[in-house]
Amino acid sequence: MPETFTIKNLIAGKRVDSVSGKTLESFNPADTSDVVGIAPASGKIDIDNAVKAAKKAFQNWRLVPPPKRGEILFRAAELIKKHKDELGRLVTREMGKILKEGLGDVEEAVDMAYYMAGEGRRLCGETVASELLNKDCKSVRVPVGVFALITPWNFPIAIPAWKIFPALISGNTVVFKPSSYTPVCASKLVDLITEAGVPEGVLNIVHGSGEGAGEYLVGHPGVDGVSFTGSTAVGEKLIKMRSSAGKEISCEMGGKNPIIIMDDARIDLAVEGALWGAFGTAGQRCTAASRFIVHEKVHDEFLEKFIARAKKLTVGNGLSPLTDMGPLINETQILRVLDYIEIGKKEGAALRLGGSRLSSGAFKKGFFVEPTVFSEVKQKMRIAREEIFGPVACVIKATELEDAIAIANDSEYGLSSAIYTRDANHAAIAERDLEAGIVYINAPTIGAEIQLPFGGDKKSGIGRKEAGGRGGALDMFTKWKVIYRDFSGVLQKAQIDS
Ligand code: UN1
Repeated sequence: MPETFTIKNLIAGKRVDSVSGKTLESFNPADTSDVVGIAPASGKIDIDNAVKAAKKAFQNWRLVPPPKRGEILFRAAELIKKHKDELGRLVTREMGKILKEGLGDVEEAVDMAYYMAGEGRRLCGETVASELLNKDCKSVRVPVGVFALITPWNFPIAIPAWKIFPALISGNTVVFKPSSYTPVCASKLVDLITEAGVPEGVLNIVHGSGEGAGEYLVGHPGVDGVSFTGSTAVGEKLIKMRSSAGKEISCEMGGKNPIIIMDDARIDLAVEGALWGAFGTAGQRCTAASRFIVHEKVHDEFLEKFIARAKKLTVGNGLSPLTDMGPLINETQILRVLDYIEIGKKEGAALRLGGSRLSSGAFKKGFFVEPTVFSEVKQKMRIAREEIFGPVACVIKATELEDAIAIANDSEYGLSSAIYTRDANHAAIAERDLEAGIVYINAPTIGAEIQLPFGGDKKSGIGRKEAGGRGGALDMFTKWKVIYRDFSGVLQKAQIDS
């Protein structure tokens, strides 16, 4: 058996157990007899300590010149890159996604670290002319303060990195509460960022459950900003908590992402995209494609080819190079997915592939489910409306582009979307009319790049977006401050003196 890692919290630069001494365990979802980690199950006092440390460290960190903070991030990027293979394997072992994707998860963190390191020299505001003589006006970005970062298990390295690096470059200090299903990945990431030279107390990690630690952290009066990624149900609860305290929160939540396949599409390309979008990460991405809205003229051809290819996917332990799709994260997710499959059948959708749990032989100790395809799905069905977060593809027939776009937009969610077409006008109309934070043309709904903002509309996202570019995470992690400097030596009155 591979090593079981016993990990600790990191508070004020010290590695500590939870005050209560309680722990929680993380398991390999492909084989639950493999205990990956034993982590502190933190409670209120641990969170109080971490917030206190972050508050104290903020006083110095906010004054460190951003290019200097950038140098630390650059070193973090180099360190993560150096350990990419080991971390990628750990992602697969603790979360289940196949190794290629585990390595991709780590690469996203490397990319984000380099990108945000550069932002240290680009934290610019505006200088604007004053209406008065001998006076100048400028706006500058300033840090928010102590940020609570709450992250899910599906991207156990990438999503923490999306939040930690922009938070740090902006001059915030951090209390990070990762998913209790992937504490070791989070801990290893924090170790490397610490090794890169982040001062004590600037980056604190507190392990524990959502109910036991996460919620208390979000409601903590010492926390100035919160960034959460996870389910819409939890997000909505946190939004209520924050708004009753009159404070802001940014949440990345669920999706029910559509791919439109037009009659002029390259069908083989669309099939490849559909496979990757639906079954990559076993459908456990908020960007996963779950609705395939197919023009009636190519519906049967697409469906037949899609099922034929999906049938050939090898399900298994993600560490094997032969595996195309790994396990789900836990028993709760398996039950949720199986429940939706039953709902789909009862609603009258046609189960065309899969639909069952795999539990014999090599699958016995893991959380495996077959790649599943439903056809004859109608947009009013629950399987077409609710997020399943598993490898379940719903194929819906459409008559023309307007119809397809209307079906795509008939959703509470609006994170990612896609269209396969060779008609430039169809692509342009979809680009304009799809109600989603992200639109892909001739590519599936997953695979956002870090140099652009990431986030959704409707129930998919609240507050600021993540990642790079204009409107990205720097807007989440900084506030604008405006400075008027009068060097006339006399009292000048704006709007009155001329
Ligand atoms: C998520 O699904 O929670 O675009 C994040 C993507 C990845 C990130 C997904 N870069 O699919």
